[in-house]
Amino acid sequence: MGTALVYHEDMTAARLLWDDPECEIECPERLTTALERLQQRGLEQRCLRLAAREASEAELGLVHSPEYVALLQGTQALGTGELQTLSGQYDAVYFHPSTFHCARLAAGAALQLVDAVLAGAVRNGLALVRPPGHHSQRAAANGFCVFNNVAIAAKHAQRQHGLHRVLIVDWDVHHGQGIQHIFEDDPSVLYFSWHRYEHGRFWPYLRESDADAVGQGPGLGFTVNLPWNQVLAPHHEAPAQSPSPSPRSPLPHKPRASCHDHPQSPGPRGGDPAVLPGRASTDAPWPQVGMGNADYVAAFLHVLLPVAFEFNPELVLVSAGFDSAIGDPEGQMQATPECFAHLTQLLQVLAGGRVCAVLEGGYHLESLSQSVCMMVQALLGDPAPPLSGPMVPHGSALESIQSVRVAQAPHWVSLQQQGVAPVLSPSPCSPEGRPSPLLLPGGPEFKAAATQDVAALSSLLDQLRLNPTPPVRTAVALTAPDAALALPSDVLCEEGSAAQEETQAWARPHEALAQDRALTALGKVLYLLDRILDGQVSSGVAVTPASAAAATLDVAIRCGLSHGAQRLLCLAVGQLDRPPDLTDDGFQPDLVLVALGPGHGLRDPQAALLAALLRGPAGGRVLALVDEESTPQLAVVLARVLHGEAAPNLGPFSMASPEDVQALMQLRGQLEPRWKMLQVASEAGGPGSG
Ligand code: X5A
Ligand code: ZN
Repeated sequence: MGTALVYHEDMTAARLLWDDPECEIECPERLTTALERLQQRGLEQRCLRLAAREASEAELGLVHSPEYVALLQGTQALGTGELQTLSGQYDAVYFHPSTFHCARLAAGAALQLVDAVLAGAVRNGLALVRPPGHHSQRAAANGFCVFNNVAIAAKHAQRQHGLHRVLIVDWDVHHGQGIQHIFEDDPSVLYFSWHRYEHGRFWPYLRESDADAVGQGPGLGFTVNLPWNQVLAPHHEAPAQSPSPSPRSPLPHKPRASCHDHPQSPGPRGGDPAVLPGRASTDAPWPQVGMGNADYVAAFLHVLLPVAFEFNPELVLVSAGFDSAIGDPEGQMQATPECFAHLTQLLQVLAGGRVCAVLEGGYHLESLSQSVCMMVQALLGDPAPPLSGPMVPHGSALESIQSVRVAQAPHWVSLQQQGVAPVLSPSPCSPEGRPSPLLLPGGPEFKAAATQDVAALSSLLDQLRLNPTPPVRTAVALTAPDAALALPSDVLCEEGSAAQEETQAWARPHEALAQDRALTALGKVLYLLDRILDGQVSSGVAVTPASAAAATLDVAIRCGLSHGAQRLLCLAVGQLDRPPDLTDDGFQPDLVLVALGPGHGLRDPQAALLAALLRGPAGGRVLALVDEESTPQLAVVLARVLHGEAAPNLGPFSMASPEDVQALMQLRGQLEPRWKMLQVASEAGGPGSG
């Protein structure tokens, strides 16, 4: 099942006819540039193209008053002066004679997308539209928005398709107060929005955008607001002279996270200078500002996903504004375009992968276009390029995350369960992103461009444009022959095996690998591993005999590290001895090994979720080892998910046992000082962090 791209050229017709610095950024080129990039990358051609239709009056009436729709209809005949006068009655809005037509197409495009997904014609899709919608209200245009495209689509999904639970994820940098108001007392629509807030000093300056606005009446807990408060540097000093380019400089100059106050602290690699990255000499010498990749991913992991799994949506609508990306004049944020591939990938673990994205804001044409490409790539099932840069959330982001979790905890058990591990004293931070031969796109320019520096930004975006992710065809090699029948046709069924001498050499130290059967399986594992590290295939699945599971994993780890992986994330479930030389290393790995050993006890949907989540950290390079006593279906399920298909829905939320919660809390407590992405509270001491 594919990905729909809904568009209509007519939506480029509306444009600003007079001088208005606030509104001029919402221009037709937003759509044309994004579409051009999609075509240049061959992404548009891989989608099911749908021409947008106009929403009917009745459909607009799902959200808007008849009088408001009639007023808009009347604007088609107005002259420029009259349009300007009418526009002045709203906040940050301009009308054009074609606005009514465009806005009906924008709403219609969202409806068509929902229809295509819910009819099963496609798995997911994106509607490229303007005007945007999330600020518009029942009887008012606002913030460039005329009709509330996503709100209309949500109501339509309920009325026409009988859905009971719709999740709206609004990652635009502005608060979609229009959507919030429409659904604030409605428990059937969960609205999540993060937004630049600055304690109320950022547009639209509303008290109800704060974290303590959680919905009303039966809708209590179904509005989730995550305000970003510290977006601009407290004091914006002029940049000092360029720091000297020192490849041995162990840690960045950015005074953002407390761990940077301890440049001597060894990283998780034990401070070995050979594995610490050389910092790019172009690193910003002034305080880094704006939320970035780490903040966005942390928000998803610690706020959105726990709540969303508990809500168990049947459909995910995304208010996909890209003014939250680097370079955008409105947002001033730092998240790079690849981040949106990761966010999209994370959303696809919900609702059986039924994700409908509708464009909202996004005003830096190149950043917008790249981010749109990344999202479409992820919707198509391609692996996401690894995120670079330090995965350390800002202190202010952690404060925000903490305050939403506190505000929402009364309404969501999953937030109560996770609790807040005690925050320990300052400690070494997770490894810097570093260039790796395996990672593309990557390299020092990437981190350099994580500043608002214009030259660095355009170099980052050029790099993405000129060196897109190599077309590694996602392929899965499978060693269980009988399961092959159930695989998608473009999944590779690998018959190959590593050379016998090589296999024997790796097996020698392990008694468990002496048997022929174990040796044969190992040969296939080693072959798959090499193909993954060579970039010939993206991921692989192999079945291992129960008695050899632990030894095979041990060899796979050693072999992976000796054949080019610098960092390896290993996830072992079931009865598997932990190899002795394995440290807790692993963020930003370039290979993921997941071993489901004897007695792993995972059901297919759980294993699928695990595999889907593990596609993120290493650019999709995952090798899964599955115990032979698992259901034959399990290997197929893993292969499908690693190939880019959606993980099956987990089903209704069930609480973890108290023992499991206890064990998790304890582990988090141990790991949190070292792995900053686990933090859910600011070290400075937010509410409840003591
Ligand atoms: C959809 C969107 C922003 C309006 C900003 C007004 N609207 N200053 O991004
Ligand atoms: Zn916006």
